[in-house]
Amino acid sequence: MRVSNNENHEALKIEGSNIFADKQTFMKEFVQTLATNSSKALDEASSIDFYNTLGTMIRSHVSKNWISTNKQYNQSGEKQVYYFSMEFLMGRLLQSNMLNLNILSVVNEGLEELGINFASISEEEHDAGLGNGGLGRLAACFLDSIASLQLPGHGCGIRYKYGLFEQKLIDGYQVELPDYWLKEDYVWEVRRSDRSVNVRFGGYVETKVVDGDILFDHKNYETVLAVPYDVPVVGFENKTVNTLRLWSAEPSNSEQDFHSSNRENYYKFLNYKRSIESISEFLYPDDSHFEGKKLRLKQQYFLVSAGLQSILNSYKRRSNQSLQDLHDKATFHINDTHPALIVPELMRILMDDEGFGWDEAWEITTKTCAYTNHTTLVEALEKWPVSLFQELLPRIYMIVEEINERFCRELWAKHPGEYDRISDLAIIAHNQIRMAHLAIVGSFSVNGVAKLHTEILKQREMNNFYTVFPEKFNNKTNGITHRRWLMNSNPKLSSYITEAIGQRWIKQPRDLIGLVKYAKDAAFQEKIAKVKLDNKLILADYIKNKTGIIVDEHSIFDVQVKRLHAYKRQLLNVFHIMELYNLLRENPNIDMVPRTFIFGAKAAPSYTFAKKIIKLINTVANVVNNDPYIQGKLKVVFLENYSVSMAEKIIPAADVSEQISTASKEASGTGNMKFMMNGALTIGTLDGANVEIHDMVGNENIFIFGLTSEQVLNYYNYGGYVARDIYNCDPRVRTVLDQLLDGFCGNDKVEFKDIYYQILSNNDEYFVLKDFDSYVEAHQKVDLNYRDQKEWLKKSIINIAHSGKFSSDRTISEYATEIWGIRPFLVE
Ligand code: T68
Repeated sequence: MRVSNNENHEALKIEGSNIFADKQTFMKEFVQTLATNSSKALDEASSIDFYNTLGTMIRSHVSKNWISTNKQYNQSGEKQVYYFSMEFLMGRLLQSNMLNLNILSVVNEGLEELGINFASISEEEHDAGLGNGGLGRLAACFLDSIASLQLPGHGCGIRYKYGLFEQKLIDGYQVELPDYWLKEDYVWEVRRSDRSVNVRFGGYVETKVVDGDILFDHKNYETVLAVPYDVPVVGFENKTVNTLRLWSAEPSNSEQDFHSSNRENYYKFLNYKRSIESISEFLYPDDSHFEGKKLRLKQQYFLVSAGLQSILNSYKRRSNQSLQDLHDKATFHINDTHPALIVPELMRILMDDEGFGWDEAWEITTKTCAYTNHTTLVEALEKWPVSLFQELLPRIYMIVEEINERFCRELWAKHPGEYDRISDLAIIAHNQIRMAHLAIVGSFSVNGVAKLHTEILKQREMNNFYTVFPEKFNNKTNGITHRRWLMNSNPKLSSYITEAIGQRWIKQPRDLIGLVKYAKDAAFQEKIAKVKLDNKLILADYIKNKTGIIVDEHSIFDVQVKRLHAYKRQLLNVFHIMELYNLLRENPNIDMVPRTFIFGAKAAPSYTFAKKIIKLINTVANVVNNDPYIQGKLKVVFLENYSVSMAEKIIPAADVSEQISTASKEASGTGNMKFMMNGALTIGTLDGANVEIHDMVGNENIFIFGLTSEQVLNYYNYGGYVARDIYNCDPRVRTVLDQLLDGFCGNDKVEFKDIYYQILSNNDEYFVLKDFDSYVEAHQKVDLNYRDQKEWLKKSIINIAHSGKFSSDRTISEYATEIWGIRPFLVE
């Protein structure tokens, strides 16, 4: 079933100014731009030509406000935030820019009259997949909220030539292909070679004393040219256009410097060029896992050094103020420890280039940097070997060493003789540099990303730091932009909401609470039911096109889409599916609402265990989907190459949202919020932001199961869990596990033995078996509840109504006032 796009966007039509006076103006400009850009007439052009035309038009309209935003920030001397992140998972920008510019309906009408389908143009845009998952997508949502709240804040990242790999499934196995997203010109970026800076690697440092001052002379280094590409970040219904600046690495020497007449030198040049360009070549595909690769450290320093230099250059260009007051003018936000080298790099610039003494430089630095922690997983902690670090960044190493010395000396003064405490807190220990320690010591603020996560940081993982710096620690529960994740991805739902409660929720998402009144309203429920069904039909169509699998739109769409990771427990979900299948094989007439389980997940290429789980899901899918005996009561779909744009199609169609991580492991989760906002009910553990979702909607509107984080952490600390006991006592569990070995799935018998042994021989690190029973029970409740559609719809509406808290506008307002100290700035 297809819904006319125009009908959809009509719903989002909002009063206000417009860059196209009317449909005719738009159409005229469109045809002209198409001709200028591609030298084609309308009937010769392809979808990609249309996409480029529209993109170019929008960017050129945006550029006026972009220029004035920058100008006015500079002239006013307003404080600005720079969000440093190794990842910005932007997805597509065409539709979200159009929404923010309030031109969706005029453009749609115009295109329709020209006989062009907007949806198919939109599909031409390649996702900007410059991130792995939650952390990168959070950065993208934040940029949207910063601009929409008219806050002066910018993103600073890397322009990877290859984004997160493209996932293909071959015989149920994940295969990775390069994501060459820049194959076509990227319409949203502008190369700014005039703002290029040099970044230095390697070499050695000579220390000299001149007139009593110690000078550090960095010699024999290699220079990399950092070239920025700027992407405009358009605010919603305002004139703010902030900047996402992405850095690309280029050789600073030309071929001439290698005397190109000499053949050998020519090859030397090519090698040199390739090694430099490798710095911004690809995104590391590991999420929540540290891999101590030299190239990754190079990327981190490249981002930080280029970003800081360019910010400080422009700061100096525009004001005669001293860098002494930098913290009044800027905050550098460190998104996880990946850009933590901001701390020593800022120290270096302040001391070596600007002539500040240590104490002054340290005061400026620690008043200017703020850090967010996104995980407590030990395997994600960044620890660089001293030797690698020192060789690559000799001057930066000296500074880190000095920061560590001084910090340890202070600790010693406060806690004389407490060697253990001091070595626990030290930045350098056991020949490793601990980036989280560097970030905490060098920042004025340290925040977690959900209440529970921040408590775990304070009381457990970072308790030693919390004791030293209690004032630095604070919570900022994550959020998602409701503009992309509700208005754009679910326009029908948005318009029904507006019909019911007016349009104030768009600017004040907390107003969604007004929907509580409609939770039991039969007419409103009917609309919500209709939107969900429509969305399910669209998704069913998509699934059929992509996989050939036919799913029943009246079945429960039960969705788990997120990175594949043992702690996220896709395995628990699969075990439940296997158990359901076993029941149906025993009795195909059991009374159950048909279910469609939908998965989307990428595994890090080197994460063998995660890849096995993908194979298992696909193996189970193959058996279940092709067994006529179970009468289509169960379907399992794995959608390959999960991405932001795919999420936008899946989430609006979900009935059930699987948020089933082992309690204490998921710092926040943000998918949970997207589903809730689209009316799905959560089945989840009391982990991350699920806890706050539960607090908001109340016990009867969410399906909570499993161990609490307290219980999990106690098992980790004191033992007492024996997975094999459950295997021995629970026949359902035993059957499912044995099926992994006995080729139930028609697979060869060793295929899944690693999963079997991880659970039984490694004592089930993530408590899959321990939580199995209560998970099954929660699913039975889901099944029962779904039968009563009135009750279900009521719960669904209650969820939407309480989702306003999880708009990233709320999160960003908190960052702005409680951490960054910035306020809205009205661009004229
Ligand atoms: C996620 N972290 C958290 N890390 O897991 C999630 N890691 O709970 C939270 O909601 C989200 O951050 C936003 O706060 C990540 O996504 C990574 O992607 C990552 C990437 C590289 C290295 C380590």
